[in-house]
Amino acid sequence: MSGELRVLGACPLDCPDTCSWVVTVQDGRAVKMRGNPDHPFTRGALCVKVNRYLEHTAAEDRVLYPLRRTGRKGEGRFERISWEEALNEISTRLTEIVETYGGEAIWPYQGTGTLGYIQGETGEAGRRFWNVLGASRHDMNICSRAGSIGLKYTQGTSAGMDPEDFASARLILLWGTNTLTSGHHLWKFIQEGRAAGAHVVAIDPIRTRTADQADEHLPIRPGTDAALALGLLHVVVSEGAEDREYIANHTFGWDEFHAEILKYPPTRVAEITGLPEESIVALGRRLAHTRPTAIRATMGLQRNAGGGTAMRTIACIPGVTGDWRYPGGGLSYSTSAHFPLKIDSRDDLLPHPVRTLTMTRLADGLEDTENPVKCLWVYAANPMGSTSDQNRIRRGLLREDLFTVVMEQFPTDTADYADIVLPATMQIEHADLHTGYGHLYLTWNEPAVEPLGECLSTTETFRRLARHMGMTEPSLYDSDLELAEQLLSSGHPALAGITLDRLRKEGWVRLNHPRPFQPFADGFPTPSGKLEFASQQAESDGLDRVAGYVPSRSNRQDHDRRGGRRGGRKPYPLTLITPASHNFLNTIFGNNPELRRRSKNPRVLISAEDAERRGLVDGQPVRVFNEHGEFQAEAEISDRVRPGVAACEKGRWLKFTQGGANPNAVVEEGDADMGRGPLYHDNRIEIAPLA
Ligand SMILES: Nc1nc2c(c(=O)[nH]1)N[C@H]1C(S)=C(S)[C@@H](COP(=O)(O)OP(=O)(O)OC[C@H]3O[C@@H](n4cnc5c(=O)[nH]c(N)nc54)[C@H](O)[C@@H]3O)O[C@H]1N2
Ligand SMILES: Nc1nc2c(c(=O)[nH]1)N[C@H]1C(S)=C(S)[C@@H](COP(=O)(O)OP(=O)(O)OC[C@H]3O[C@@H](n4cnc5c(=O)[nH]c(N)nc54)[C@H](O)[C@@H]3O)O[C@H]1N2
Ligand code: SF4
Ligand SMILES: [Mo]
Repeated sequence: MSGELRVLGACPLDCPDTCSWVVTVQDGRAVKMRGNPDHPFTRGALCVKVNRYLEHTAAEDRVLYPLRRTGRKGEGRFERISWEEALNEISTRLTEIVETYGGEAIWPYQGTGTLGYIQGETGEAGRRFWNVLGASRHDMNICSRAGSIGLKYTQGTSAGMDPEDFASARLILLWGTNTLTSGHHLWKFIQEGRAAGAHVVAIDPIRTRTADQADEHLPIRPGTDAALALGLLHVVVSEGAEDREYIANHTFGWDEFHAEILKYPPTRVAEITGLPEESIVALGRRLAHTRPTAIRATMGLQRNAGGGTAMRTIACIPGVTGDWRYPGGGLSYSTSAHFPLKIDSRDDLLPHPVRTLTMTRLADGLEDTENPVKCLWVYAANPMGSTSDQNRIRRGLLREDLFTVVMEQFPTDTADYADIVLPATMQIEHADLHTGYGHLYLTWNEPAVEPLGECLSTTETFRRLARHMGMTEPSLYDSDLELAEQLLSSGHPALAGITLDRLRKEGWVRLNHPRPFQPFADGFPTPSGKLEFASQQAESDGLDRVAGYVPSRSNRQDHDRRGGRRGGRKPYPLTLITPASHNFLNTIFGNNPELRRRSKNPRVLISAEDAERRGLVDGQPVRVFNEHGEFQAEAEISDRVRPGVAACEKGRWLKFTQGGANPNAVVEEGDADMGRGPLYHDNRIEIAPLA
């Protein structure tokens, strides 16, 4: 066919798999997108969401031109303006704000819409520009921070196993992770292990589609995972199956941790976790006698007030069993930290030291009157839909004195509050470099087509704005390809031989790690060089010295409740979990007609026992509420959730949802035990019929 081109790209979404894709371009138009069959991890498949990416790119509601607000904040009424007008207005307002309040009055609120290192997430896009202005720093802790910190205490890094090595495991624990929904390509490797005899256990308060497919499901009470880890180790130790040689030579703090384990006999753990004692003992025995055991524990596990500690303690398991010795043994959370890219955000450009604002504390930040935020600059984020304490965020965004700029592809609930909306390119329209958090491949995304309308990439938007504001710092004008070269220039052996040319030609390249990959064969990057059951660092950070169990907020409230009312107020009775939805990616695709149709109305899962107590019938419209707010859903009476637990998926757009709210209306803006991580799965609520 004449004029047909095949362009290699990468899925930019916040998903562990970072699929490699092939876009077919005819006469300058993208006509087909398929998973790249040559990619060893993703092997040609995308997912139900991204199968619609081309359709999404061409969607009618795409933002194609700069917009200026004409209606009231939140109404979503805008007029089209030129880029020149937009840049004029923005530079005037930014200059005024910096002169009157200082650069720190600007909050560059960057989200996870793309994980690209050039256009998004951890990349340079914007950071150098904000440094020149002296804007506040933005701590992007919304997703995985608590768990990463917990892992660092034990292993020295959040990186662990190569997920491909799950094929060699003989016991696989899927712990607080919904593989078939939130990163399904790992499943093939799990199935390979299974074909060779591996037993697969899902540990999840919800019987998810992943739990359905596992050999065994432990419906644990939310936020009690560290207690389960200690209970399983209690059984391992009782069986005399701890790996004494490994413990002696490769771990630190065993005596103290051993004493902690002994406090958690299965009977006590059954009480804490709500699991039958027999199940705990049976799994403990399996763990004691099955090598290698691979643990996949992801972000779902750490979205509660004990979540960092849970990861820290679960990571102790392979230290006791010695699993890190064996290919296919150990733990996998995120592979991000295996990618040694060189990030140079040029902090030397800052005119003065600046404060850091915390992504999980947007509502607080917008309420601060002492050091007020005067400009909120939102890019690749949709906080109205994705962030805790929706009602307070809305109040913040309604502030008349707040200048809000939103760089977006779509008219999101957040964009409705913008003073200026800037049209953003989508992945087939810009270049980017990607790592992955569920595998070890670097992937290059070559632009396949010209941007629609007047959309600009993030980097190009900041280059134009810098020029418009007369900034002279040369590094603000580095091209996307120059930025990519810089990222690849760390000189780390894992990148040896991986050049931009090669990436552009081949699409993806595996890091130079052996296969199988035993990341801690030469020791752990902790202060002692060993796996640390006890951590000096944790102690000096004000945490327990020894890994243990910290109950989630919901569990603490349960304990408080048993002991009487808390501050005279009865806590709300049910714990709400708000996990990943199958058809949306956070709030991305929340406006896609077909995916919305498939997702039907929002549903809140509730056990028959809890439904009966409230007189609820299946399918009944209900309100889910607590002191922070409420959202509406249909009750789904289901044995997928245990009594005491309710669940409703994240990701709905408020404007398409009955009642104009999603589960984040009842999520408190509180902190996990580490890194101020969010509490998405740790909120008490009540459910009642909708009047
Ligand atoms: N389809 C789809 N895929 C996605 C996303 C999406 O929105 N949709 N989001 C992406 C993003 S941003 C991320 S961070 C990842 C997240 O992916 P996951 O880590 O899988 O995160 P969640 O879906 O939040 O939670 C996973 C499971 O943990 C369970 N869980 C909740 N609390 C607890 C607990 O206390 N203990 C235990 N044992 N389990 C618990 C939940 O019931 C849920 O089934 O997925 C990514 N992939
Ligand atoms: N209740 C509940 N809430 C949650 C979670 C939960 O488990 N429960 N999970 C949390 C997690 S894990 C995460 S990571 C956060 C995510 O929260 P956010 O970071 O706010 O991500 P999204 O809601 O996906 O919004 C991303 C936006 O970026 C836009 N976008 C995509 N690509 C680009 C680009 O290249 N340029 C620009 N300018 N824009 C782009 C998309 O159109 C989309 O509107 O949500 C959190 N929210
Ligand atoms: S969302 Fe995940 S599974 Fe789907 S295409 Fe992107 S990387 Fe692949
Ligand atoms: Mo995330």
